[in-house]
Formats: sequence, C-alpha cells, structure tokens
Amino acid sequence: MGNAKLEFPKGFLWGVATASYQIEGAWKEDGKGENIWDRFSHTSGNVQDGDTGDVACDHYHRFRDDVALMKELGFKAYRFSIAWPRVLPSGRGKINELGVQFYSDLVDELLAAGIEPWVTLYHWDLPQALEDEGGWAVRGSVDAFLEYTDAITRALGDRVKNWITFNEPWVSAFLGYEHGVHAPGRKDLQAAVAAAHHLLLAHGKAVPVIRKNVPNAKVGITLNLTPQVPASQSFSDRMAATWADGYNNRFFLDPLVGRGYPQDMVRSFGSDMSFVLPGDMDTIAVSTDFLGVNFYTRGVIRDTKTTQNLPAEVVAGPQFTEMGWEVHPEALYNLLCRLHFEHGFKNIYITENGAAFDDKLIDGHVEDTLRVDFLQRHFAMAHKAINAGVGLRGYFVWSLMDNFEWAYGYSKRFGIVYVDYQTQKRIPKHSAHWYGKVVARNGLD
Ligand code: IFM
Repeated sequence: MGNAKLEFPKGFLWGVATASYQIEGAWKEDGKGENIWDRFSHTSGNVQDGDTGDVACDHYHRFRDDVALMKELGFKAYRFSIAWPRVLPSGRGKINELGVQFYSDLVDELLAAGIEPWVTLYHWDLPQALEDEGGWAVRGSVDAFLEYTDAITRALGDRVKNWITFNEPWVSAFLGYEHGVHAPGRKDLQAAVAAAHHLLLAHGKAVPVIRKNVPNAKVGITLNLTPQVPASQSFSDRMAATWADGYNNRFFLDPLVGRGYPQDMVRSFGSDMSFVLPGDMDTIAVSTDFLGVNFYTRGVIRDTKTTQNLPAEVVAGPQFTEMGWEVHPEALYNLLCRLHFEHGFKNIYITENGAAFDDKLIDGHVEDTLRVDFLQRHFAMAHKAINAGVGLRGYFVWSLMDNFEWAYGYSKRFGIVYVDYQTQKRIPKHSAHWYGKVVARNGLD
C-alpha cells in the first residue's frame, strides 16, 4: 500500500504452487491409472527412504480444507497440476469421470474462495501405459497429450482461464531419460533429446486446442531456468558456462522464440534430430500469452578438466539451501532482464520460487526465518526487474505446503505450510503468515 517500501504494480498476482503427484495421494482411487512416478517410486532404490506419493499430503481428500487455509492466509492465486491418468487412466481413450470431477470440485472451491486457479497440464506424471509405448521419446505421446488436453480443457475451460502446458520440460527429458534419477528412470541421451523435442512439440500443438476450448484463455509454458556463470574468465570456463547455459536454458528457450535448436547443443548431443519433422519448429514457436519461470539458483561453472588449478574469480556461496543450491537472488534479476530484453518475453510469471530448509516444529510453531529472508530478497529482485521495465506480472511461491520432493522423498521441506505426515495436520510456518502480509500490502515494508 502507500507506505510499503517496495510496492508492486496494481494487479500483480501473488500465489502459491503445488503439483498433483507431490500432494494428492490417492494413487489408485476412483479409477486413476498408474503413472510413471507410481512405478518409479514403487521400485526400490529410486527414492530416498523408499518414500512414495501413495498418500503424500492426502490432498485428494483434504482439498476443501487446503483451499480454506489458502483463503485464510490471503493468497490470491493457486497453481496446481492435473494428474493425466486420473482423467485418462491409460493415457488416451475412455475418460474417467470421477477424476475429472475431482478437479472440477477443486476449481469450484477455489473460485468460491476468491482464489484464481492456474492449471498446469503436465507436471511429470505421465500415464505408465504411454511410457510402455516409449514415453516422451516417441511421437505417439504427443497425440495422446492432445487428446488429454482437449478433454480436460473442455471440462474446466468455462471456469479456468490460465493454462500452463508443461512444467519444466528440461527435468522431464533430461533427469527422466538421460540421468535416470527421475521417472521413468532411463539413461539414454538420445531418448532424452527426442523427449525434449516431443515435449516442446506437444506444447506447440496444445496451445490452439486450449484456445479453441477456453474462451479468453491465457496460455503459456513453464521452464526451469538456471543462469550459468563461468567461475573465471579463462576460455575453458567460459566455454563450459556457455555449454551449461545451452543445456539448461537455450535448448528450450530458443525454439520457443523461433530460433530453432541451438546448433552447439545439437552437435554436443551428437543427435541426428531425425525426429524433427517438417513444420515442427514452427509449431513449437507458437505465440503464447506468457512465459512461466521457475527460479531457484544459479550455476557457477568450472571446466574441471583444464582449469582446476586456477583460482576462481566467481565462487558460489556463502549461503545454500537444504538442496545444496546456492542462494543468489541477483541471478533472478539478471535472468528476468535477459528473458524480457533478449528473448522478447513481455509477460512473465514466476511460477515457482522458494527453498527447502531444515524446518523445526517447536511448540506448534515453525520459525523459518531463513525462508522469509530468502523470499524477501527474491521479491526485492523481482521488484527491481519490474522497475527496469521487465513485464513481470505475478509470483507463485513454491510451495503451499511440504510435499513429496521427487527422488528426495519427504526429506526436503519446501512448504510455507508445515505438514505433519503422521497426522496430516497443516501448520502454517512463520513464512506463510509473513507472505500473507506481503500479498495484502502488495509489497514489502
Ligand atoms: O518440487 C519441485 C517442483 O516439482 C518443480 N520445480 C522444482 C521444485 C523443487 O525442486
């Protein structure tokens, strides 16, 4: 308000985010089909402590309470994802009406609470039946995704106006198909590059489907972007940082803005790119309404083969989160400026930003001052970017509540609401109350 030290533009959207597999549980209820994370987490050795999303935060049964809590805390928008195999248990074919009903009820509850729904169509829970056919490495998944998109946007499009096609395709493609640390756990670089292409293609083809079914739709895609800086000005460190930028950022950003795949990366991957068919690159470069950005950290890159004995000019630190990720808010400012001024994204939403810390529940309270400090410093950089002319329109904190952090299971807590997994009790942390005040004031004191 008037006396806020950092006031955000009128109408700036403040929200919180989650994803289906990480919170819903009810993994085989009401006709839901198996997804690749069910299969992956049920296979021993893949997830820390053998954790699974079978129950997670039991949000499937508690969503009305969770929405009430969001309302009480004052959040204005809620970004959640839809579990494809709840809607189409085998990935395509017969619609599971009970699965659709769950999301329809959730949307109604949000709207009644005055909270704007933001829906992500794909946050990593591919139907296992499609993975059995080759998953994202094969083109058939693209058509199946369109069928799913058509079904769910028809069902919710009268009430949901904000749609994100994919969350972090880099993670799906490279952690899932190259490194094998995420579902489906494959270790095949060529499959990963093909998967990246099919994810982008599915995005490009889904945008017109959403527009057809949703009057006044706002459609975008969310990328996880990690700025990469060389540890020194040595040639090899700079080359290594350029490569890391190509791998994490440019391989997705460039095709979306019509520049095609960066040739340095295509060469580095050694892929023949024969899966790219005529017209695909135009389809991928479809115009959208916004870019979603998930920002957590930066990379400080050394070419360890050649420069290990040279002193680094840029060193990471001094602060890291429980994920081992450097806290570096200034990188967010640089990234936002780059996206707006170099890549031409004029409407940007931070669709995720937050941190895992070693939260302690003491006498019914979690005093997560590190998280408040983290968020405050990132909000300040977002504000600085807006002042510099960046079209940043909103900010979603990751995450509404502690949840299943993929291969780390429940060992990492990203929530601003603490979840006691024994009782499923939700306990807003200090950061949740603090964030509620930021939202109410539309800025920082
Ligand atoms: O929990 C994840 C989320 O699913 C995607 N973005 C990063 C978060 C923290 O690792």
